[in-house]
Amino acid sequence: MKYSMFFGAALGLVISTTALAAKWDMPTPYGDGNHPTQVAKQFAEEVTAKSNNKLKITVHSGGSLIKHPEIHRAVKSRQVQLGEVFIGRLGNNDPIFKLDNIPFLATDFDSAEKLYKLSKPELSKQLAKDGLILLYTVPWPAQDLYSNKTVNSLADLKGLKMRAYSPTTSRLADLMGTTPVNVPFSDVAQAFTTSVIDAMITSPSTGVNNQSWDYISHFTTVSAWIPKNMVFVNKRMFDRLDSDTQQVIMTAAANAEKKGWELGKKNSVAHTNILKEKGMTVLSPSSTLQSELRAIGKTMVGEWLTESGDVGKSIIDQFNQ
Ligand code: PCA
Repeated sequence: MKYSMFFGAALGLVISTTALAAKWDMPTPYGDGNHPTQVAKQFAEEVTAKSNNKLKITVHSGGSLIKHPEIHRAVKSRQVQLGEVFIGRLGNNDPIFKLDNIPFLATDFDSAEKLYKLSKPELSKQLAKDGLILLYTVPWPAQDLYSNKTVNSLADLKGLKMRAYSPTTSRLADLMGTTPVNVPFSDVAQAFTTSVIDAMITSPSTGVNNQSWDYISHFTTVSAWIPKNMVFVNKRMFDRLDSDTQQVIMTAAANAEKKGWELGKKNSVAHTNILKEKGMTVLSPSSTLQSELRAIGKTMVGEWLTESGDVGKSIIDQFNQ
């Protein structure tokens, strides 16, 4: 009798906690080897553990639940509660998302952090228009040039097919005298081996994750910009949580952002070294290439200022102070 009462009570407890536990799905675009996904997993684990299992977040990496181009819409329409996106991909939605891919503006981590802080209010504002709350960002290492020959100046790239991963990088490819070709991260290796692209600008991490040494020979450390992924949550879903759980999410997000920025910096060095060890020719940019690229950067900042108006001007003015 006693036993069955105990058992009944225990069962009741299990049922009631299960009923309370919310289950959230978090799609991410990049696979498990990429640091943004590693950060997302730690974030999800922290929320699950610290909310006493009231909220369980499951990360679905590498576009396995929702493909990258659909993640923003899926969170907006509450198909999923939260998700991660490469900021620059949303460039056609609002200029603030383009800022994340403007070359030769913020090329080291200190300036990238400064630019992020200055642009965060506008970034949050634009996300809020879609009912989204920014949780955290994760930077990639600076973007460098992958090619199959030594590039001393832009003339060496003329007419080549250059991978683009955002509206801003398409424009950059144009200004570099190359032809932009949209290729998602997961198709990079195949795009090189089938000559769909001849060159790309991305981080050493993406080269490492795609084993670029198998099909690209040269890596020039142009340090063009430091783009970020961002994680956002649907506000209506967030508002339904009790305030303790909301606080757990915000704390885990702050921890994730800290971890993400540390990893971005660490991988810049570590992954460039791996490319060298694997036999790629790692070169510093010639002064000609540097000045040609800086001139393109100036043009692109100018175009961005025209497009972004007073909001953009205020960000850039403060950034240059
Ligand atoms: N890697 C991602 C985005 C920026 C980066 O370094 C990519 O190439 O898709």
